[in-house]
Amino acid sequence: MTTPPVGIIMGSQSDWATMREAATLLDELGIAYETRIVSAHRTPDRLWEYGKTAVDRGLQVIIAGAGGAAHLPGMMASKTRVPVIGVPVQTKALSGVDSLYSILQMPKGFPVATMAIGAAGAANAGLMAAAILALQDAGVAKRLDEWRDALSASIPEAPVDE
Ligand code: RP5
Repeated sequence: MTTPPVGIIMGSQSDWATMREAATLLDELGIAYETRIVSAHRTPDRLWEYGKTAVDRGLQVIIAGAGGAAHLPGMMASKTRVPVIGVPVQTKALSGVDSLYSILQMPKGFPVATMAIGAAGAANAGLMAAAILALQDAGVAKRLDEWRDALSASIPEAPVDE
């Protein structure tokens, strides 16, 4: 089976409601992806195997979402040089600020490109993955430019009373 260019991984089934936003964007842009539950603490061996084989399998970008003590994106970045885009999933206890800081504050050496908390961050992760792929793929570049133009065109010039 051919490996798609993008891997969307998440710490739990409960993250999918958020991470689906990244998948939706990739669908809109015609970019293939795979989805996996890979938990840093519940399935550490799965995390290790996914990271160890990412380059050889041909993955070009990994989008990793997790909540709470969200070490999945950073651990994945330590295991592969495939660029990792981190999505902090919103939590009940601390509203996702815990997730954000866990993902954002990587010490020097193993960066994670960290998005905003929650659904907007997941959608932007899809767009960021597309922008990375667009550097080498003219088709993706064209579709991403069109997507961006359509968004700009949808914004009214002036506000209206609602
Ligand atoms: C993290 O713990 C996951 O990324 C998820 O955001 C959070 C809660 O997981 P569940 O208890 O809902 O499975 O590992």
